[in-house]
Amino acid sequence: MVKRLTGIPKNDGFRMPGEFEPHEGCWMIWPERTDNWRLGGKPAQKAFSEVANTLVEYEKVTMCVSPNQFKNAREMLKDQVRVVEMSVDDSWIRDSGPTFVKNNAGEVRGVDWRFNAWGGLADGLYFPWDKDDQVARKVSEIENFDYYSLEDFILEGGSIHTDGEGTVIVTEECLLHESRNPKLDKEEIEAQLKAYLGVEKVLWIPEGIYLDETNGHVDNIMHYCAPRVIVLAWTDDENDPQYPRSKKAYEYLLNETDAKGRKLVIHKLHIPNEVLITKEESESVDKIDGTLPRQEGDRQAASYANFYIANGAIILPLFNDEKYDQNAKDVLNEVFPDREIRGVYAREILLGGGNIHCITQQQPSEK
Ligand code: KQY
Repeated sequence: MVKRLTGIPKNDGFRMPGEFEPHEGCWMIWPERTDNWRLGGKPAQKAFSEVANTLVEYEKVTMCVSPNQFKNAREMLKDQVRVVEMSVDDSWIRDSGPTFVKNNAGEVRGVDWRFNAWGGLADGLYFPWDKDDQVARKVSEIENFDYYSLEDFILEGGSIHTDGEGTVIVTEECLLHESRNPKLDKEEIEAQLKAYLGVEKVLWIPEGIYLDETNGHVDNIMHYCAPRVIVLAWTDDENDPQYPRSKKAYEYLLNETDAKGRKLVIHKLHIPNEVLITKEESESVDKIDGTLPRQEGDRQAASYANFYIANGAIILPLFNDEKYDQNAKDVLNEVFPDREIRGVYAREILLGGGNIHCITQQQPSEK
């Protein structure tokens, strides 16, 4: 029987592993809401299929799909991808799914944070979000994992990056945003992170990527690649609004140490040239009250740091950028010499407000 636990993961000897540690597999959710995904979700479904079909060459993939789309998804996905039916509000399992924690014996449990669609009634991106708030429990039930359930602490998986060795990195922009946990101060938020992720030290980057609709999720501006090793979204253009954000993050991280007292090694990962929504793209999204509108000319929060680390591969978002796609591949080839760099053209995912890391959730191996 799956148990809803009332204890604290850290006290029970559980910690969140680094994404670069071995996985049992990966979870995804099929996109279909027409007020977020253009043309009834068809281009996004193709992009999500490419991510899943690439990823399944390296590890198990489970795609959660609504009953309406089950047959279509089953048709578009390779046979090796497991397809399970699940009702959801949208397809960002990094944020709505469980954070998995593990103990030294290899036992895995879920952490079920509260989810409010990136800001609830104050600043949320759609309404309602009650089905998304149940995703973590549903995944834990399917996997037969006991799970810790927080009554009133809002957190998204895309707003945390851990090294699996006692450090978590977050942004102040997101975790201190008034739409998340306004009754808690910084110290109290740190205490929750330490307790539920099994970490000792929280590093606070000031801001994330310019115009990121998640209020600056850390997973769009940086990625932990190994203990001590980070890639950071960067721009050399001092006139770009991203420049001061990345510079502050770089200087902060350069002067910090992790939980074990080690200096960090930071690789700069240049962002692509501006990605703007076209007229056609804007017009092909359903306009619904309560959902963030997609306007022609809006700049998208495009970043190569939003990749997924799979067993043996990196699944990297590409934007058909003549200069910076190749640069991102080169940097990641150097940082991950033992993993294949597999690029997927990700504009359609970006147009929905996130990228490959945001639509995937790794499940650690039980070894
Ligand atoms: O980037 C993410 N982690 C989620 C983005 C959500 C966008 C909803 N439109």
